[in-house]
Amino acid sequence: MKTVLSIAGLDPTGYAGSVADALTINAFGLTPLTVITAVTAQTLTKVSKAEPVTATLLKSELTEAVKVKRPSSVKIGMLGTAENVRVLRNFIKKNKLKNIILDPVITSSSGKVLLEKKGVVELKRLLPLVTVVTPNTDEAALLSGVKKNGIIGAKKAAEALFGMGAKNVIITGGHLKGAPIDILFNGKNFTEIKGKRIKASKGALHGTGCIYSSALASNLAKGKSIKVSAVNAKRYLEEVIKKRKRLA
Ligand code: PXL
Repeated sequence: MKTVLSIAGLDPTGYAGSVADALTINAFGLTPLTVITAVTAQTLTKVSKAEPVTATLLKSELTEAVKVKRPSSVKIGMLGTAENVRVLRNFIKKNKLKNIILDPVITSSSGKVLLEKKGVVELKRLLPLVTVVTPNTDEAALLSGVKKNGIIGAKKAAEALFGMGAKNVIITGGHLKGAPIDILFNGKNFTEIKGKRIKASKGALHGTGCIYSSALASNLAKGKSIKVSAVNAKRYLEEVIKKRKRLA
């Protein structure tokens, strides 16, 4: 069975972070490896504490995890510190890991810092190693420096992030007004992936970026194209949100 490596923080609710990643990877019939970058304390709507692991621990976790099985894809979420981003970049290079999906987690929806400020520049330096970066419109604006302006702004930000080294960019459209349209840019063409707006509470939407990027990584691990993976990930996420609504 193929393996997907999740590198993410632990959210004990399981709605976001490494637990959500593992559940998603498992739902696609693949085996998760979960390297933990931080431990958080939170409810579905508020992160009260987020403590990153040390860079030396992260390096050991990565080293041992890939001895178990070489991953077919890698999903990167919360990293916490600039030093952790540097360790990860060196590790990916040294081990020639492929199919790298970066969900650039910087702050939680409730405003908690999940990557220290000086880590943002390191995250930008990670882009040349990345197969697909999956920012929402806020993260895309922050990383690219292109002002948020609906779909037009998202397309400009996608071009800028491609220029910064990411081989493919998917700006997720959940934060857009109106229909949630994801914008995929491969350096040549834009593809708009339309979705349905599912009315849901803030809590039910917690961790949707984590689930989306894990679903994308799972599809890429199975050998699907980026476009097909992006469509499958969006459909999977819609089903998860519907299921959560029924539970709430
Ligand atoms: O959804 C972003 C995110 C990612 N990873 C962890 C989180 C959160 C948001 O709270 O806690 C561990």
